[in-house]
Amino acid sequence: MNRTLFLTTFVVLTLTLALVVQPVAASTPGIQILSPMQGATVMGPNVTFSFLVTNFILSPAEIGMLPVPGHGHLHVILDGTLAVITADGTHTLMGLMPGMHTVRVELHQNNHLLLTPPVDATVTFTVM
Ligand SMILES: [Cu+2]
Repeated sequence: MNRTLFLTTFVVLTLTLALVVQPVAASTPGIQILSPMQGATVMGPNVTFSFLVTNFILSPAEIGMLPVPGHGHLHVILDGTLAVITADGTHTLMGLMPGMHTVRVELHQNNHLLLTPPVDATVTFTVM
């Protein structure tokens, strides 16, 4: 293969990949825990969590209803146990004991099923 043909093929493949991959990435739901930060030590017993949800609509009115693509709510899991179901970007967990805790937050469909594939975030922090 001569050099020009090789380069042309490379450029065409790269552009094709960019066009195919980008729309998927742009519409994929995501969640981050903004606070507390991983490894943080926070004052208890009440701890406020802040979530950043992207490409997904948190819909309190639709909790328990039929699934709508791109709509749903959060399940907040404290130390392995479901603590709260919410459609807010912040939530305060009350009465946390001193020590290390883990919170996982998951995106759920209106009917409480996980997204496919699952979308979640986890933070480990210490309450003093
Ligand atoms: Cu649910």
